[in-house]
Amino acid sequence: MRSLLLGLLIAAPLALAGGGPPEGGWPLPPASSTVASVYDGDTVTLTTGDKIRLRWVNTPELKPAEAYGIEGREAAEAFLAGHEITLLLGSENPRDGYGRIVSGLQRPDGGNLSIHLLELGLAHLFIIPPDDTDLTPFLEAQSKAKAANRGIWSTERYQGALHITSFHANAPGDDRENVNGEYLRVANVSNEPINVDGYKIGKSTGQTWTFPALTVPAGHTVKVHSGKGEHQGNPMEQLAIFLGSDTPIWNNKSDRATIYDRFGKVIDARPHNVKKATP
Ligand SMILES: [Ca+2]
Ligand SMILES: [Ca+2]
Repeated sequence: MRSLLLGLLIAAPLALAGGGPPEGGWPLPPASSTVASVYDGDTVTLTTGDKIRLRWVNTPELKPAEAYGIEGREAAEAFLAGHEITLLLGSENPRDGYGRIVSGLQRPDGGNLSIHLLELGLAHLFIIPPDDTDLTPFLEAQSKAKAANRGIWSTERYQGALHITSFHANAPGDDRENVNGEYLRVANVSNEPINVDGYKIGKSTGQTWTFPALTVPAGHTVKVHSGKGEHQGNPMEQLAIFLGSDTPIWNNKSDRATIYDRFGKVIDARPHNVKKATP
């Protein structure tokens, strides 16, 4: 991992709203920092040890390596280096499930790293609800990058309207007792809402499951769980689909998830492999 001295000075405009702190206290963003490293396009570490998960976007992973992951990291480094950075926090819980602070990063000149990465085609819109931000400039930036086939939009996995951003084929613990611990996160990478009614998801054996009627707004994600549950279609919360299986669906060693639209056309596919094949 490369690291970089950034000389970050963090202005924290946040006034945490009332109500008691959660166990362990409110995770306050740091007031300032002088050193930070950029892990990848959407993950920055401050000198305090606080990790920032960049708000509004998702960038390609470095591990396992995805196309344009390195370019995303380099663009973030170049954008942040030598600038004072203001955190752009949401109004509610600023931490994600991994304990990272979810925040936009803004330069004194007003430059917003998320929009910058969208413009370069090195990120796609990725909304963690609730988020009442006016998404117009973000959608415009993404739209221009797509029209120009820039970065990720030139690659096969971003040609469809939906993109599998993560694939958790191995549920925590015994998958048979935690069927819903198996899930995929699927992002709407188009600029329009999509009703996934009649879309299907399939595994490497060819077996498929059909999605219910549920609208995924542009930039939102839906978690697709293997087991039973009530579909969650309110975009103010994390969207969720339950495939309704009594038993685990995804093979923990090797499988492949493929999403089809209602006409049977492949929208995206993503493998799950525990070990890379030895050459
Ligand atoms: Ca499994
Ligand atoms: Ca397991």
